[in-house]
Amino acid sequence: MSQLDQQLLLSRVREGDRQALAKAITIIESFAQSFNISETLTTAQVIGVTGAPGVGKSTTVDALIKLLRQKNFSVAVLAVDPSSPISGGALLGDRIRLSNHFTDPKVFIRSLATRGHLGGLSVSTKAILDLIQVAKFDYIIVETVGVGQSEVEVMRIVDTVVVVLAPGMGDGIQASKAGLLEIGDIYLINKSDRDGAKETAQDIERSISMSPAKIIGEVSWIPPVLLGTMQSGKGIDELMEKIASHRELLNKNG
Ligand SMILES: Nc1nc2c(ncn2[C@@H]2O[C@H](COP(=O)(O)OP(=O)(O)O)[C@@H](O)[C@H]2O)c(=O)[nH]1
Ligand SMILES: [Mg+2]
Repeated sequence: MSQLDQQLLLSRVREGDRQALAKAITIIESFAQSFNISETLTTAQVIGVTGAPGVGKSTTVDALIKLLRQKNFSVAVLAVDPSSPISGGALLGDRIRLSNHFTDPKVFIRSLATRGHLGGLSVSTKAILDLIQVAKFDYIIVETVGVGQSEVEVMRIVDTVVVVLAPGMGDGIQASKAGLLEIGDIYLINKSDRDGAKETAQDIERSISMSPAKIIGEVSWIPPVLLGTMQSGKGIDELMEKIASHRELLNKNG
């Protein structure tokens, strides 16, 4: 794509043309090409949502979208799944779940089927996040399946990482092995309508207390562990409050 075509496409993205945004993302995805963005980017908060398959990440994203839309914020969602040829069905399920928002012009949802190499995925995701910033969204949510190294890498480029866990779906040791306890800014024990949620929360709290504290600027942030039932939206306000507190700290000290 020529420089001129690039700049034309970018100006359409800037004006809020969603088709142009989708096209530009495809270009980054397919050709590992990034755009020359000269402007100062807006300050959308980028929220990462990660965790093992089935814990309720997409349900959490859906609840977050609902809450943010009630406050009239615009939201872009990137569902990153490097192994999507295999789990294509799962992504399709997500699409259906998120479809409540498909007709809302202030919600943009995109799955990335990037089969990038290690490191490559986070590079292209970063380029796509920059592009979404050009489109001036208030919030960007990145959902990844937190099982592989490249997904953990993707979480390093977001502002606030929410790690979702569910009772009976892996304990603190497993989460730690998957690298999830290194990256979480907030832990959400979802499916707290089921047995064992409190125990899972205690287990994670114990693991966090044994990990080095997160330092933001000169302040330490102890990742909160929340209980929630995202299916009914229970706990979503508290989750959003913690996301906001984390951002406030980043803004002051980042
Ligand atoms: N019991 C219960 N089930 C839930 C809750 N949240 C999500 N689920 C269900 O768990 C399954 C997986 O949810 P999904 O959001 O697709 O998980 P993901 O793979 O992590 O994105 C779905 O059948 C959801 O309906 C919850 O709070 N309680
Ligand atoms: Mg999902």
